[in-house]
Amino acid sequence: ESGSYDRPRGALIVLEGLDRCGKTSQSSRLVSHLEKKGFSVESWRFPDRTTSVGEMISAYLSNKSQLDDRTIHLLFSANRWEKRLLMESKLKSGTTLVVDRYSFSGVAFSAAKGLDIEWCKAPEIGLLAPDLVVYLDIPPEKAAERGDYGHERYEKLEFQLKVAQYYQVLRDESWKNVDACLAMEEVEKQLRELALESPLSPLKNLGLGL
Ligand code: DGP
Ligand code: NA
Ligand code: NA
Repeated sequence: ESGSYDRPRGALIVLEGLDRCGKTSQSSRLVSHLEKKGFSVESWRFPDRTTSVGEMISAYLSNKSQLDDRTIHLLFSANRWEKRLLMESKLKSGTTLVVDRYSFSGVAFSAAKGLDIEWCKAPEIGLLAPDLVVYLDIPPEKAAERGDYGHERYEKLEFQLKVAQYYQVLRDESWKNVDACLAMEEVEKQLRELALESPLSPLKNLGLGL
């Protein structure tokens, strides 16, 4: 019996947050949990540093190359676009994707440099809209205390404070907040609940409201 959908599809679950908020380990914990529950699920992340565009991004982040702010913005976006078709086919074939960073990072990090936010949104329009966005909420000062930031370009308190402000501008009532200062197990539990509760409507594209 089919329900309200032609056929089942996977969910697009996006985790967002500042550097050092714990996204990466929480996303792999969530994926293992969903696997154990019998879901077809994959762990994805952006930037995907394995493609040739991704290699350019990686060189930029590690300060091995210099790029104009708008140029790198478009490369981050291109890195999501080059995965769009695969993303759509995975979702349609029933695989859930847990994605560590997406368009919201794209806009928040570039707007934090002073680029116009609407300009930053434009290249993201038409990428797939997530079914669930979870924001792992941590005060920038707390994130900075979590072991030293690496040596990557954006890992500086002053900059992360601005990124946090832009995430607040971008978020809407559909976003779910999880307090990333809670114990790891508690964050994990809340994420599981949100992921399992999240309703699936037909696939949509990101619009101007993002
Ligand atoms: P990560 O691999 O999640 O640690 O991300 C690397 C860094 O790049 C991190 O500081 C966040 C930043 N970042 C991620 N996506 C984007 C994007 O689309 N645009 C910009 N400007 N920065 C991004
Ligand atoms: Na990082
Ligand atoms: Na929004």
